[in-house]
Amino acid sequence: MPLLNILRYPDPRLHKIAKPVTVFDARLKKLIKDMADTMYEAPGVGLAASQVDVHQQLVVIDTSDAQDDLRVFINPEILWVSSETKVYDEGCLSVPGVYDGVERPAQVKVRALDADGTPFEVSADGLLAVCIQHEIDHLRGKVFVEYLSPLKRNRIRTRMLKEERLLQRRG
Ligand code: GNR
Ligand code: NI
Repeated sequence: MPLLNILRYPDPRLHKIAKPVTVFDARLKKLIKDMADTMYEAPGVGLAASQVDVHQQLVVIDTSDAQDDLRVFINPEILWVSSETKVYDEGCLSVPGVYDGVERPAQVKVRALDADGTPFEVSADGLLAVCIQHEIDHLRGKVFVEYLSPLKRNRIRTRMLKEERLLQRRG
């Protein structure tokens, strides 16, 4: 299976707004499979289509230890968030090596479509709640470092650009 290329911050394409999925066909299933393979290989617990330069509202998530519980969220909408919040040390496949605390609602209720276009709702807490919110942010063009202070974000940007130049030189 061809692994998809993951865009790295501060690539401006990470800030594009994803459009709703309207066609549920074999091509969509193939994209879901390729995204899941890419997420497991990375490895990561989630991947938004925006991160692989596909600007459609599609997310894959697997927060299980055994990597055997793939969840697909298409056109996801947050229906409810708890007033209780939690700080979680987040990371992102588009910002490798960077982990920092982000405060978000501790529980969420989400409505989405599955790979066949069938609607479902899920209530989540813990890592799944964090991950759902992190991935929906990606679809809206937002990367978790945007919750950090401008100072931290600028340091991350500089470090990432430096790494990018190194990677470019090595081919
Ligand atoms: O693999 C990932 N781990 C993670 C850890 C804490 C909070 C969020 C995440 S999502 C991330 C994968 C990713 O970048 N998804 O967009
Ligand atoms: Ni991410």
